[in-house]
Amino acid sequence: MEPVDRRSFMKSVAGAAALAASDLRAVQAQMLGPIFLSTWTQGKPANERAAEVFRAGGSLLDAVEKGINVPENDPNVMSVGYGGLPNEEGEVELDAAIMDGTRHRAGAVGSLRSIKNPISVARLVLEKTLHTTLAGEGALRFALKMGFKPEQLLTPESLKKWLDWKANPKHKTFWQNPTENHDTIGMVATDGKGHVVSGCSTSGLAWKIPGRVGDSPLVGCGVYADDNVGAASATGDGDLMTNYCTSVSIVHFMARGASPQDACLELLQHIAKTDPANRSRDACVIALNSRGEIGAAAMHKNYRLKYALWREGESQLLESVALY
Ligand code: SD4
Repeated sequence: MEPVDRRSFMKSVAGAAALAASDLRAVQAQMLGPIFLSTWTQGKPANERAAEVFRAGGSLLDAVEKGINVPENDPNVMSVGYGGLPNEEGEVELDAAIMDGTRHRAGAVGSLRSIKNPISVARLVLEKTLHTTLAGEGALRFALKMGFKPEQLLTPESLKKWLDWKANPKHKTFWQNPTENHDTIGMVATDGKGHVVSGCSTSGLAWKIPGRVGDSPLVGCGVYADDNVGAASATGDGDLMTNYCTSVSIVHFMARGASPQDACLELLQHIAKTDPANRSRDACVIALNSRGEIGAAAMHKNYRLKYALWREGESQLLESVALY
């Protein structure tokens, strides 16, 4: 038999009137292959590592966890893990969550100090406990019990940034004026066979008030995954987005029939409609469905999302649309 490429095969399959819709979906799923979709430039090496882990036989959860470990370990990514910018007292506090769309279960940690891989701690909350979220001191004690080694998460660069911020008499704080230093890694993935996972890891908003937990480790906000529909993740101003349960809302819009792209836009439109002042606030979202369609959108063009896509062996960095 002559080899056929995926697209022409899909076309001929789609054209076969005799094929029942359910059979077609099963064939499509088999042909899809894994997809990794992540936020920001740090998403590209993260996707590549995730794809490598998956291709070597790891599960989709392994892939997302190990992929997210890449920016967590990178001191130059100043919004995630080691080297992430600290809270207003100069302490790094990390948030992360991972959700399995098959079991409909997540593991999460909030305000975790001294451990540079919070996504791996979150994964163990999922696998080893009946809880979903551990925070603060308890999350640290759990991590130590699981064998993680405590370490200084400030780097000379992040310490200098914090000292500069402190020394500026006009510095902004979260008591009144939001500051602007943030990013994050959110990753959504499918194995191409209908299984989806969502993961997120961040040092949160720079100079945040100690103990502040953002959207990233909250199920339904920073992550959501349901094999029946798809997965979503978010990056931006978590204090805004938590109030809109961004990721679960997007997945629910997809469940009603919206494409991932339309679902991302619908969520941002809803946030903007509730309060027009939200149009200038930072909110970016990504999503995919189990058919392998993807979506990515930003609220406004001054904080436009760069997102990374790994599909069919190709790793790309793309720019999302912006609503305003
Ligand atoms: C937070 N949403 O802690 C995170 C930060 C972030 O792009 O994603 N920034 O609010």
